[in-house]
Amino acid sequence: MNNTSVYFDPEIETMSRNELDHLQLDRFKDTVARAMNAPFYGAKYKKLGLSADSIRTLDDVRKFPFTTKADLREHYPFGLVATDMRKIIRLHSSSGTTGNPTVIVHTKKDIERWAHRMARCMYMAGLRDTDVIQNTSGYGMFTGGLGIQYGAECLGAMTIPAAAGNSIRQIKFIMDFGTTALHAIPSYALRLAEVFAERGIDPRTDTKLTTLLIGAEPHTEEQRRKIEQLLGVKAYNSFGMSEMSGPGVAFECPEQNGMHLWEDSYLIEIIDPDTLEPVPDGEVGEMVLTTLDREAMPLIRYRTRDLTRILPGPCPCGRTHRRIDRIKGRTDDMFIVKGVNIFPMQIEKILMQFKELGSNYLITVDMVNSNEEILVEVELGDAFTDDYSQLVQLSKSITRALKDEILLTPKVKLVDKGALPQSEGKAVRLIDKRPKIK
Ligand code: DLL
Repeated sequence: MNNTSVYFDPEIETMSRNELDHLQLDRFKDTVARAMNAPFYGAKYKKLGLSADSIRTLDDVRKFPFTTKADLREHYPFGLVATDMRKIIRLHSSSGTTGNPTVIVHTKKDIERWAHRMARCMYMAGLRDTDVIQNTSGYGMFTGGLGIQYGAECLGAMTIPAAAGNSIRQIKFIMDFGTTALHAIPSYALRLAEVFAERGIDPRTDTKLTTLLIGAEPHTEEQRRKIEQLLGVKAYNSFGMSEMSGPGVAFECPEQNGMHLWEDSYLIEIIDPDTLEPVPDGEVGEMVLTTLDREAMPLIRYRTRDLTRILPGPCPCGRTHRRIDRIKGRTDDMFIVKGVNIFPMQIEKILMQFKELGSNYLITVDMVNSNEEILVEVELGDAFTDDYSQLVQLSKSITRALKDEILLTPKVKLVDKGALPQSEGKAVRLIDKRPKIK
């Protein structure tokens, strides 16, 4: 590897707009042709009279219908697979759904391209094959584990698959192995800073940490600066989602002003979530993405539900791929706590299984001493006892059932019938007290 070059893929990263448009057009046509092999797209497009021949310019993307998470779940698990199943070598699925999870499968080439794109991101953040990269993401279905691992290996760095949790062990690894870069979700980076402090270690002077890759959950600019200051690192925002393979979709350059979305791999649209019409660059809307180089499971016009905007104008770093602003929220009711995606419906489904409970509940998410907490308040049913030990038992059972469903342990508070606010119209099920993202 040429460690001195500014870019990992100079030709691709600094391609002129015109060349990028041509590349995207060619790849979009290929993608549609390939997608026709998947039962879901094949049947749908034939019915609508659509094919690769319907595409003359990039604007023709708008002729194609959107793909949604509901489509993935309805055609679970393999209805959107466009290749021979023998070519599939990996399956990932996402958290945060009731019923069927969303499944994404990959060919060998898909994994290689993903790793390469991830290495490009890391290189952009200044990491080289001389770095020691420690990954604190869970290894398993969550793409932050293997996605980062393969990317760091593709870069040639020594990679420590520390996986999630056990902060004392994480710190020992950082000290003993000379970790220079850490991958963490922002809430965990804050937690780690606390554990450093509790143990009297100053990460700014007592470790070799210089770089932090943070993503997978919303965070404010203030949170980023706080993390940087506490750990003595430069923190780069990283956007990705399992449906788009995982991390490595968009990533910050040293300017730390928006994330370059890799347009050789993804076609981006920003739409008004109500009218579904495109909004001009610079305006916030829902991001819609089309994969441009995925073999096993191309996705066309996938509604991410993430709210962001395209930052107009060129970036001083010289990369020509357009930048998106930090994610500002969602157009659905999914919320993310400690990197875990949760829908209120998942919680409701569990609560409704307890016949002792009424139907009114309220979820509150808050930041308590740098720690995100979920409080679930739920009203008791008409006939339920006020026997204290029975209530404690019930509360424990609910907590356990919720943990099995959402993978995190919420605080559960049982309240009397009528104690929670009754909303007029659409029930308010979630109050998020965490800092708002500007
Ligand atoms: O979170 C993939 C990932 C892993 C990204 C590691 C970055 C680092 P999912 O679990 O499918 O995939 O969750 C995807 O998380 O639609 C956003 O709502 C949110 N999200 C991801 N990155 C960011 C970010 C991974 N940098 C969902 N800022 C997405 C804010 C983010 N939200």
